[in-house]
Amino acid sequence: MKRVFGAGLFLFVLTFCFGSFAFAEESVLSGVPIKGELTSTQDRDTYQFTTDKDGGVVYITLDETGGGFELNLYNENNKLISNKYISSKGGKNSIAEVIPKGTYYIKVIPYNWSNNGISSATYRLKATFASSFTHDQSTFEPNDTNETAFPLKSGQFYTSVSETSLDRDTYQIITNKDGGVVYITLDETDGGFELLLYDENRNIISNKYISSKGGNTSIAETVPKGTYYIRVTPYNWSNNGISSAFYRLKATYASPFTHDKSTYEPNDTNETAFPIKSNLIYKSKSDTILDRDTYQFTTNKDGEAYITLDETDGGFELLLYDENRNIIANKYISSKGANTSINTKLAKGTYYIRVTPYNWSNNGIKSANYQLKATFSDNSVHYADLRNDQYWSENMLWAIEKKLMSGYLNVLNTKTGKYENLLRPNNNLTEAQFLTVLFRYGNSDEIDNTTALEPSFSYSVSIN
Ligand SMILES: [Ca+2]
Ligand SMILES: [Ca+2]
Ligand SMILES: [Ca+2]
Ligand SMILES: [Ca+2]
Repeated sequence: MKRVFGAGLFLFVLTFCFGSFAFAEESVLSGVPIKGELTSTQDRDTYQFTTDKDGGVVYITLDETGGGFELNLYNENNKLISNKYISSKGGKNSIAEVIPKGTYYIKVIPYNWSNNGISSATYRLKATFASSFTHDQSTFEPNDTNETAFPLKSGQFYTSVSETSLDRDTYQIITNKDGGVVYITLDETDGGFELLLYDENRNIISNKYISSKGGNTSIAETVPKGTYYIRVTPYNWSNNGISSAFYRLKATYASPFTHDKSTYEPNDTNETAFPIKSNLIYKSKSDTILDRDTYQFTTNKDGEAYITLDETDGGFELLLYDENRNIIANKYISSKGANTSINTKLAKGTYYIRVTPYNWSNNGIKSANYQLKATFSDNSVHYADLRNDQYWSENMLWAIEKKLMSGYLNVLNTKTGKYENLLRPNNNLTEAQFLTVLFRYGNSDEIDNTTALEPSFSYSVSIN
């Protein structure tokens, strides 16, 4: 009897202090939606969650409502932190609060039912907060808050969806260079979106809007090294009757990455620029209207540089920048098939060439190829027959750079009638040449310290 009385008193005290919190609350998992129902105007649903990070955000959404609701957020001392109202069926609302770590309660209460003759109504609730969770690899959810942000790799496309007009998709990037550029693109949109870039302290660095389906936008910002958050949120959906929409996101920023050998991507920023060699042809493509292709070259002395852009499938702008992002020259190609060039004197140093789409929307162009070549002073020997678009190009460039092969220097080129440096890539390699390359690669000291026994013998001559 005593024990029953004790338990009853305990329940009474709890009820007195916390109202309905004395009844068992259902725990919610971060980012996992729950469906619930209230069956009378006196009915209340209480949910509990615990966060593990001070100053993290809790983002709560209530939608798919069968009637009006009041949405309340309390801390563990029963202090009301936020409350929002949905006045009628089909309405939705959300709460976003920065909170200390601890245990919290969400209470869902009928609102405005008597006016609408409602006696029961269902709803869907989702709370995203700092706690352990696993990202879904196809939806990247949960990702409604910075604490649940999905990490993006530099220069990669991510296709995702805003599942509802209350969905917020947050992505994280970490840059490793002060004063590097973050270039973010949002395209392939099924509805309007806002694209936001935040610093670690939740300050907005930049935001852009896409007002309707098919639109695209980009953000380019120079930022100190650190952690940043990109957020994609629905924009202007109610005007267009949109309830969910796909998008594609890409962020290029200073961080470890590898260039794709055929596309030279990522290369949207100076920090990801593809290094080019003098006098070689680079065939590439602007994959979308937001694509920027950046190339880097370094001259070893003051001198002239000559840059050409041709074999174009659309309009382009060709820009030459110095190391401090100042434009040295820019030229335009307004339509397919045209070409342009930049011819300028450059002081010894590092420079950036950028190729960007120009005038595409007027011509309905979605992607376009081009061919780029820059001639400038560098340390490398120029070979008249060196190409970088052949099956042998990559290996040959590597062998030249490693000084394994030097080709035929200052020989008569029967095609041009001039004395030039030639690689003769289609010639057969002699045994002597092959051995020479092998020794240079594996045992270069030995060649330096070896004297030919019979200098007239061709093997000896080649190795020396
Ligand atoms: Ca989403
Ligand atoms: Ca989300
Ligand atoms: Ca490209
Ligand atoms: Ca690019």
